[in-house]
Amino acid sequence: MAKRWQGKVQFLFLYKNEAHPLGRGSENVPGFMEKVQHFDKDGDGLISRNEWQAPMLYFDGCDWNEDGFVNSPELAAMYRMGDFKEFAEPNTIEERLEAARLLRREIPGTVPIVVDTMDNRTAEQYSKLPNPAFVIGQDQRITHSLSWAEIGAIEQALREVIGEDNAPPREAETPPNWQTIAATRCADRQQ
Ligand SMILES: [Ca+2]
Ligand SMILES: [Ca+2]
Repeated sequence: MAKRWQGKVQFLFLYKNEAHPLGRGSENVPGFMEKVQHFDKDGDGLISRNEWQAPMLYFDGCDWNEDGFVNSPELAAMYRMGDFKEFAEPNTIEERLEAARLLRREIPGTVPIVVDTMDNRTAEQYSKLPNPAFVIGQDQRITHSLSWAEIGAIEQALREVIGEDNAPPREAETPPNWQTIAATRCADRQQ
């Protein structure tokens, strides 16, 4: 997304406290997600509300882009919550800086990562939510305040600010692929 919008928008990640230190609250997620991929009864690669066989509260938690389906990137993201089991909350600014460097190594890219002070002073002035996103106009004022940094909502907000005529082409939808996700998980376990 950042590549498509290059030259039109400047993206910035603000790294604050960890959302899931030591995998808190995520112990059962990977096991649950193993079951979830078998919910796709019609085999179209998407899990609809009708196909969901668990409390709907969990469906809403998985359907990050709120399109009414759980797709493979959403499932993959949920799987990864279990990866934080070994990751403790940084206690000092040095530890937090090192965690941000680790983030950059694991998720390479060119979007700058800025690190908040240990009291999360900057983040808290914008929002107390765990993963919000903000679009700031050229006049330095916030145009869109999003409660969750979801890619579709950010894309839509940017299009509203910049105008459809100036916006880059939309990204082609990649078809979901459960087999790739399953293979990735197997490779992770074997490492
Ligand atoms: Ca389906
Ligand atoms: Ca979805």
